Amino acid sequence: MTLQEINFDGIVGPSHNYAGLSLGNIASANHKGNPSYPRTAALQGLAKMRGNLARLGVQGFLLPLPRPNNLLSNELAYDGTEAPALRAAPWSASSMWTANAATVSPAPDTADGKCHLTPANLVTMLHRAQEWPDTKRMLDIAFGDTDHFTVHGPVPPTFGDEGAANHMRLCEGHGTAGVEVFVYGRTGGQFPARQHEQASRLVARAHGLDLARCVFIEQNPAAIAAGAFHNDVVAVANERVLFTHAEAFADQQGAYDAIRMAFPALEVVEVPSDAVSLAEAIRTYLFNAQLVTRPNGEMALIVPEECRESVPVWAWCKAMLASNGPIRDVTPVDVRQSMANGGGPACLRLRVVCDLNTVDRRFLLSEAKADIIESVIAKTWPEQIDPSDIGNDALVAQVTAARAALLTALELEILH
Ligand code: SUG
Repeated sequence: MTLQEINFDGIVGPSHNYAGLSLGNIASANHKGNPSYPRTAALQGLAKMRGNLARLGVQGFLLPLPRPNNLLSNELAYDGTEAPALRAAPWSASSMWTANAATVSPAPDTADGKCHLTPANLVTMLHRAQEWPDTKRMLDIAFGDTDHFTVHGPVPPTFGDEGAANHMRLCEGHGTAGVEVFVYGRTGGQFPARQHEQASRLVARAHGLDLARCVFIEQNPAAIAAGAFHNDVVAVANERVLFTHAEAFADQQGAYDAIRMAFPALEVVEVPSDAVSLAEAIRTYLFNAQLVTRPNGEMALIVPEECRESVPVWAWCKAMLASNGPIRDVTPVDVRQSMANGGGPACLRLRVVCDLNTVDRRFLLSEAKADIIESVIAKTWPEQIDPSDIGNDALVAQVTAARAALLTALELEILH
């Protein structure tokens, strides 16, 4: 068994649109009603995948879920007269943000030595709460090798769970036992706190984690109020490194102390507020970066292009590189279509540490497969969707056929 980290990116679905559905997600609110460009969006995501395949030697993907979701339309008694937000919910392509697909505990962390996955119930937002049954169906196939994986059901809907976006793992190397950090929010602020503490604790128990190697910490309410609806908007971890904004946690020093108690080798790379304000961090998504270990052992940060365009963020990145810290490279990627709905490079991927040979190969990318996916997207994905198109029959036919073409090309018709 050779355990390694594999990033499973969500392919951006053909119904990608800007309906402003996520309260507390500033980018989503700011772009509400704009035309969207699903083809460009999906190609931007694919280019990111290709870059990481070249950089890391391995890349996985997950498929867009069926949209519009007729099941949800029926539940909402869809009759064409409902409020725009209700009309748009069954159309959301939000499953592209696979950091919210599930929480993953790799085999070295669990009591039975299997990799455990719990699909996130995403109950706080209607358009996201519809994802988990289809997500689970896909995870059951991709990680169907039950000698090595257990895919659980979601936690009960009383407790909101947003998956890996509120979960970090610290370890000496991906294949060794780690300390899992669960970050939850408390309700009561202006915006919803989507991750409930009990959901995090339930996932940890279900996965058979050693509670001495789990840390539960609270998100800074001020960060949620400023638009950090998920913790991965203000912090990301990889191996020994925690890369975080100074205002990410309710008790910043207490959070470092608690993590260090469980994981003494912790290295914190903290960005102070006077270098990059919380607002600028959230606007540019500096922390919604992929912090990855390259095959040569060096760490690289894959950030959104928006970071390069920000004077304070780029200055901080340059200073960080000059300081000879653990992060040796910063690479910007263009995922602007996703960013406009509040999803950066890290939102678009689910990290799974496992042996490559235990994954269903249909979910693994190669250059040849990327060519196939690209040609289906270029031929079938709508070029543009205007908000007034949502619900129209021609668009239903186009997005349904586009997804079907992709499933056929990838021999995954089983997901129809
Ligand atoms: O849940 N946006 C997503 C963005 C998810 C980002 N993921 C992570 N941070 N891991 C959300 O708010 C916007 C959809 C719309 O407005 O149509 C949306 O769902």
